[in-house]
Amino acid sequence: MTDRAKTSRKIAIIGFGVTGRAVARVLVEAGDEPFVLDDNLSPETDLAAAAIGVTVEPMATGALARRLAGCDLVVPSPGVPFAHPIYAAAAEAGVPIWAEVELAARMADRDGGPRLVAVTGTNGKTSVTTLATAILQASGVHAVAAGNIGAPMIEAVSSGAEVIVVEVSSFQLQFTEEFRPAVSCWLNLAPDHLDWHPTLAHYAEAKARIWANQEAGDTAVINADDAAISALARRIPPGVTRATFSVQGRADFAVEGDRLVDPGGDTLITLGELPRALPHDLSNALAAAAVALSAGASKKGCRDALASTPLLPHRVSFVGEGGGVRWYDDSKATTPASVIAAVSGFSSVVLIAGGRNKGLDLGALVATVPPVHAVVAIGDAAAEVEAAFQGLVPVTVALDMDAAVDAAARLARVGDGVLLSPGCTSFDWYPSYATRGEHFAAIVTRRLDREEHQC
Ligand code: UMA
Repeated sequence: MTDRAKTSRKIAIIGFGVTGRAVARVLVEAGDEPFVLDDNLSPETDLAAAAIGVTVEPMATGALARRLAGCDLVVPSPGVPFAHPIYAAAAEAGVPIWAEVELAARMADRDGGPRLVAVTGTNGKTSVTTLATAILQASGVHAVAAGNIGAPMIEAVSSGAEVIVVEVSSFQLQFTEEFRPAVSCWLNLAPDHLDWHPTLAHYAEAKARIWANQEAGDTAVINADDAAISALARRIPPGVTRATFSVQGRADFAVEGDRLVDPGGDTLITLGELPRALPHDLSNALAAAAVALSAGASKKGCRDALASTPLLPHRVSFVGEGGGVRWYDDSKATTPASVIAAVSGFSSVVLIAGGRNKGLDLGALVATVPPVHAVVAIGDAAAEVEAAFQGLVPVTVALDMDAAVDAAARLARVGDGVLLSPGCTSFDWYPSYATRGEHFAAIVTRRLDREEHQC
């Protein structure tokens, strides 16, 4: 950054979605000179830019380095993939690249602002961020959740909160330099986002940046049940306090009989008091407790919030029951690892899987057999799903969600769970995983109502 940083900075914001707009608003307010480059402009983008007071331009690939010349900073939106020419152009123009969370963290530091808690992982990070925030709030701490959860961190910095619990994706961590959470949490590592990162090792490296600047006095919460995280934990800087959690064995935060316990063996909560107690629910609750207690929460706040915080939708969410078959919406599961985790709570399953593959090996889905005994393959990746289960269990290909529900109903036996747990994104058929899950649930509910009226 040049001396201009002390006055008005010329900053290129790449992408004008939720992140880009928040960054633009904050920088305009701070008296900087941001401008926006985006690959997909529309009349709506122009209107939004005018309302904020920034210009927005198409990304003219050939001239990018020239456009960035003289800039103080490039702030890419998380969804702009690592192979995008903007990064090479920024390097050519000699302009630093900071993720929005890096910019936000520096603003927080400068203002003597909130303590930073950061949660990452392939699966479960939104649930743990939500729970840890709820525990802190129930303990009387002014905490807000931000980041990948949908509320850009840069807007949370000026919220007056004592603690920001920021959900950070690998896309955001990739472009951090000094980002330093007082409490970090890395939940798990499984193949994901190989349409953004060139390799799995690159993805893991980006995630490991959550620890890169932690110092003595900070805490790293880690999952003792995840072999990859345990192996990587040697990268945690010396002096950083480690807090482990496990649902399978010994750890600082663990399961003992029907209780979740803290490092002293005291009860955090009994399993019966939790809204649900699937294996990944216990893991999330332990992680959230470890994070929140490390960030100043009380045990009472922990118990109150764990007992009363509702489960997030589209995560093994019960839709309804009919004819002895229970239907679940797990539309948030967009990786094979999350599908494997979801089915582990069931004894007999018809799985609806597929969508748009993020460059992942869907062959990993074979690990769901058993309890999966039949599969309905959907979306762009239907053939890959079919190939994964070939010769193992019957697979039916469905051309839309109505057909998928019909097929699953035919395949289901009394006592089964039917699970929409796609292992892929929704973008082939829907604008979001939430829309996909809502559509599935609406079709199932209609079907169950019809069946009830026929009885
Ligand atoms: N754009 C380009 N060129 C590209 C890609 C995108 O110009 O190559 C432009 C698009 O035209 C659009 C803008 O960039 O105008 C969109 O930016 P974005 O994709 O980063 O989306 P945002 O709306 O800024 O939302 C982002 C996160 N999105 C992604 O990481 C893909 C949101 O996470 C996050 O909630 C939000 O910032 C606030 O922090 C979503 C997500 O899917 C939920 N995250 C991934 C996940 O959870 O698996 C990591």
